[in-house]
Amino acid sequence: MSKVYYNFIGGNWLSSSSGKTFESRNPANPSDILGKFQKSNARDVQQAVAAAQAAYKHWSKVPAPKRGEILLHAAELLKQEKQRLGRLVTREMGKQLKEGLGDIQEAIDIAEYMAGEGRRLFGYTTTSELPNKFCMTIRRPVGVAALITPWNFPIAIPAWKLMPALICGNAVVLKPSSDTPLCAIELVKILDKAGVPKGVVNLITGSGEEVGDALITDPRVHAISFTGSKAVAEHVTKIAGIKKVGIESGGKNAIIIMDDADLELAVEGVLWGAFGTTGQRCTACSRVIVHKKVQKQVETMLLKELKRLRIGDGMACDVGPLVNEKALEKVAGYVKIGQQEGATLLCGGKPLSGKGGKRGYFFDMTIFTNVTPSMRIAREEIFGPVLSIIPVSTLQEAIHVCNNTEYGLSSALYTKNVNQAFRAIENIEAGITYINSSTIGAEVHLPFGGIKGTGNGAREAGIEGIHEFSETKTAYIDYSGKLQKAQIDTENKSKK
Ligand code: UN1
Repeated sequence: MSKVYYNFIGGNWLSSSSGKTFESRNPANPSDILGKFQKSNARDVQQAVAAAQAAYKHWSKVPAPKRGEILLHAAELLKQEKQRLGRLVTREMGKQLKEGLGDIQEAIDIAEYMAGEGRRLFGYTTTSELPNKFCMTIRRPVGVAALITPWNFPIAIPAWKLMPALICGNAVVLKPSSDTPLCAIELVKILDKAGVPKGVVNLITGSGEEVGDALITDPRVHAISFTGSKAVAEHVTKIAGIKKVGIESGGKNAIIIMDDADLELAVEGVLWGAFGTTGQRCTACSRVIVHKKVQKQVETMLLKELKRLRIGDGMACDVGPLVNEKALEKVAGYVKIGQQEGATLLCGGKPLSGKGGKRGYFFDMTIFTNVTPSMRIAREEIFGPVLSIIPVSTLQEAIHVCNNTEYGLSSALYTKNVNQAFRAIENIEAGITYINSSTIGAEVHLPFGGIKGTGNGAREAGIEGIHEFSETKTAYIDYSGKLQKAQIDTENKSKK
């Protein structure tokens, strides 16, 4: 009998009024069931939003440094629980254990960073056009925020959203992915234990259609932060209307390798970017845009180094399974598309499930070469272990090819030429560009997000994470003792 888990509303663990549950399973071994979770509905959402709204009144008045103390306590608890939670991440979504632990570390980092923000939350002061008048901005919470999170960073991404939302004084309703509800529940338990008051953090599990839509359209919810696919991001934006919406959707990230690059370094970066997290990062490298002069060499090196990576249960191997059967089918579908489009399959291309006793959703590491920029495998997000190699002759051409996608999240260039590096930073259409490093590995004190189809201008983490979860309030303090009219009194004076 698998354990039943509940929604967290107003500080209580409650079952859904639907009376229904769904299961979360280990993608490396789908017969391993992590538990049963509430299949919630719009009524549950209403209850959670009401709890958040009530708790907001008090929480928004708690001094931000005090809120920071609670986040710091949560960071300490996460440190104590890092091993257990890292293993849970691996068991629930499949990534290798080192990365599972990295997921927890990222949550610790953002909790500590945002705790510190409690003593900043800077606005600014400036001059006035009138005498005896003072002008400044301050940051105010938005109110109740809905956080809708994906499964690929099942603790880190909820933490990226929760920590800034909380330090700014918002109350939240978190709706985690139905592939990783237990990770989210464990994170919420830690926040509860750390001293977040009842009702400030609420968690509801269930589908996007029922829970997500009800949350987004609830008039008491004023901010939405969503990470997920572009198709769903568009839906979220459409139904959210004029609410404050932060979107982080897909990527089609490329690594450019120039002919002067340190090839060993570049190949290591490509393998880490393409097959780390089994290619299931928004920042994953899914294209290598390589100078023709070194193409063959890079391909040979990639094939050789690839052999070091073991596919299997993330507890013991380097490359884990895909998250579920649908993902496996999607990846297999793209491999077929690549073959039909005429790309050359260098390795992989097949699901491994059922082979060698593998029961999970495993797919072989796949590399296509001689891919042309117009092929679908070169433009569309696959979200799996499929890499496309595209040969080019110049940096200019490489950047042009790199930009030939609707997305713009991460990117990388390997070169020893500093002029080329700066040109790439300026001209690559992406929110993030790495020089001589892979496309993955963003740090929490820098803004994270992308341009074009990847987002709507919002950035997560870093100081911009604070902007996502707060409003700017402008304050004018007139200490002249008389009515001074902006634009008008200034005009008269200059005429005199
Ligand atoms: C994501 O892929 O959705 O930079 C987030 C990285 C991680 C975060 C990725 N720190 O790859």
